[in-house]
Amino acid sequence: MRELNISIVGVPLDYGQSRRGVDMGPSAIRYAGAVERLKALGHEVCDEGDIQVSAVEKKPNPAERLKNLDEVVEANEALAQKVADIVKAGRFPLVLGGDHSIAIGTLAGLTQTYRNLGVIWFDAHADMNTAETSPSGNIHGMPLAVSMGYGHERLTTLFHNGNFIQPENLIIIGARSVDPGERELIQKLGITVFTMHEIDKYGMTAVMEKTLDHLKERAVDGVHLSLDLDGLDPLYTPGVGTPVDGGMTYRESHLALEMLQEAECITSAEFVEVNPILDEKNKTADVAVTLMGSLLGETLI
Ligand code: B3U
Ligand code: MN
Ligand code: MN
Repeated sequence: MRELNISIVGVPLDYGQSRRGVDMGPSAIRYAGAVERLKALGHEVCDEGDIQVSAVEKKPNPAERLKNLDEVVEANEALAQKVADIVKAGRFPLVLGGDHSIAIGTLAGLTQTYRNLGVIWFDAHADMNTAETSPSGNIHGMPLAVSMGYGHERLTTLFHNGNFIQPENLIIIGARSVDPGERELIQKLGITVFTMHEIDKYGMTAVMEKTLDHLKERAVDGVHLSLDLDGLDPLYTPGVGTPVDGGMTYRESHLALEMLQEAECITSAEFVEVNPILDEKNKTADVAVTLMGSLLGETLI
């Protein structure tokens, strides 16, 4: 097993969507024992604390298509800088959300160093809306589009850099709620998506083998795992803002991450959308921590 120098960064941001509570995700994940679990696996772990998020009361402004744009930009600028510094120090960034808009900052920071980054995106959603296509105006539904250069200029130019994710280097797994505008962009860019249909049909083993083969062919220089806890079925992760039935099981998701561990390809990760207010006894944060274990070296025997 690889022994890593892991830097944990919490991002208590809930401005990328409309429900309160996901700002408490980093605390819930720490409380579920993230640091202890990773140390027990032999990693050196430094918890670098949380990114400062301005605590203003949300002011709905119907004239703005994107909700809380200023706050989302500000937090993501700070996160991008932090992630870039962690990578430059030769450490493994492990980012705790917070809503999924934080992937904008994580990816902006990573692409300073990784110029041909692979991205594996576990999610019920495609997160590929733009201001024009979004049904909600919620920025957590947009980070993948932004990270490929599509979307509001203040988001696509954040921390820039000017390096975007190549559409060919992205793989979405677990999708089952995709908006019409997202479908169009997926088709236009030729994104690889393994929806729940492919997981049902071929099984998670085959899906992960295809994912790993694809990234190898692309000769990526790093692989980021962005895991939205709503990718799993709400039976296992009820504490998320936008649950969608028919998701990955506990075992399927663990198998997927165990296969990533065996392949030793992941160079950074983030776990997002844990909302303790909507959760049942911190169950979703507990699952996030067991998934981190599978990704970073835990074996059953
Ligand atoms: N696609 C919808 C819903 C959504 C996206 N991400 C989450 N929900 N978690 C939207 O608002 O963009
Ligand atoms: Mn998401
Ligand atoms: Mn989602």
